[in-house]
Amino acid sequence: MRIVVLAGGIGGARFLRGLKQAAPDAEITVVGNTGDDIHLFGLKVCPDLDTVMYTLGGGINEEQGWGRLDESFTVKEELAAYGVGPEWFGLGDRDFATHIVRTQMLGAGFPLSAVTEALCARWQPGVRLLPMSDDRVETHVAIEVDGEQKAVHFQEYWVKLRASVDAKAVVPVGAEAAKPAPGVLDAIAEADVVLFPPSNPVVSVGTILAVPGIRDAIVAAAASGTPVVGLSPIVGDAPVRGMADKVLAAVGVESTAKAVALHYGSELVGGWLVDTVDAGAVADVEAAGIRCRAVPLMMTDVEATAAMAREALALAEELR
Ligand code: GDP
Ligand code: FO1
Ligand code: CA
Repeated sequence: MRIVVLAGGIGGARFLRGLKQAAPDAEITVVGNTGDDIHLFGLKVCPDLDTVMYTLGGGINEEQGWGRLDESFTVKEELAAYGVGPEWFGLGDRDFATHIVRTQMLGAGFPLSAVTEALCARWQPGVRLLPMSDDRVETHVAIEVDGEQKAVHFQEYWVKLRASVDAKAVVPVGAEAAKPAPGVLDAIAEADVVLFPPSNPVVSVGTILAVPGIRDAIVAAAASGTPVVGLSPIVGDAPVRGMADKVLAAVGVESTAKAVALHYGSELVGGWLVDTVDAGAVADVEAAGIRCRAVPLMMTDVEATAAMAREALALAEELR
C-alpha cells in the first residue's frame, strides 16, 4: 500500500511513528513542511524535516519533541560570548552538524530534496521524506506591537514570542512561486491513501497546501477515488500541544475539531477522525459531507498512536 502523509513537525512525526507500526509493509511518502525553515548563522535550519527525520530515526529528544537526544549547547554559548544570537533559538551542537551538512550541500548546488535524502541515508527513517518544495518558502506572521504593525518570521512568533500576541495574518512568503519538489505530485497521484496527520492545519498542512499544485493534486486524487483522511490536532476545543489556536484564529477558524474539518472541506478530505471527547461533532462534520468517527486521538505512546493510524486506514477503506 502506498501512503502519502503531509506532515509538520512533532504532531506529524509522532503520528508517522504509529503509522509505521500499524502498516509495516506500506510504502510511506512524507511531504514535509518547509515554511518553518530559517537561516541562522549562515546555516539553513529545517525544523519540521529534522523533527520527522530524528523522530523516525531514533535521534529525537523525546520530552522536547524537537532537537537531538543527548544534546549540548557549547557552540550556542560560544556564539553568545561573541554577542551573536538569536539567544531564543536553541540550536544544539549535534543538531548544528545537520545544518552544516545541509548548507554545504545546498551551496554545492544540490536541491533540498537531494540534501534531505542524503541526511536520511544516515537516519534511515523508514519513509521517503520529501520537502514540499525545493524553493524557498518562509512563513511570516503579521502582528501588532505597541500599535505598530510588523511581520516576523514564524519561528520568532512561535519560539520567541510564544504566540503571546494575536496573529493578524499568516503568510507563506514565496509559496505562490514555489514548485512542488520532485516526486511530490507523482506520489500523490499514485497513492492508495492520503493522510493528514494531527499537524497544525495552518502553519504545517496549510503551508504545504499553499504550494501551487499540491492541493489540486490531492483534490484530483480524491475525485478519482483515493481516500483522503485527516486526524484532528484539536481535542476538546484546544490544541493538544502548542498554540495552533492563535494561527487558526488568524485564518478565521475556531479551535474545534469540527471547524478544522470544515476548513479543509469535503473537496479535500473525505474522512475525519475526532477524539472521543469531541463525539458531539461527528454529526455536524458528516452533514458537511465528510465521513467522521470519534476515536481516542491522544498519542500517549507508540501503541496508542498505531491504533489511531489503524482507525485512519479503516476509515479510508470505508471511503473506497
Ligand atoms: P510542529 O510543526 O512541531 O508544530 O508539529 P505539527 O504541525 O506536526 O503538529 C502540531 C500539532 O500536533 C498541534 O496543533 C497539536 O495539537 C497536535 N498534537 C500534538 N500531540 C497530539 C496528540 O497526542 N493528539 C492529537 N490529536 N494532536 C496532537
Ligand atoms: N522550539 C522551541 O520552542 N524552542 C527552541 O529553542 C527550538 C529550537 C529548535 C531547533 C531546531 C529545530 O529543528 C527545532 C527547534 N524548535 C524549537 C522547534 C521548532 O522550531 C518549532 O516548535 C516548530 O517549528 C513549530 O512548528
Ligand atoms: Ca512546524
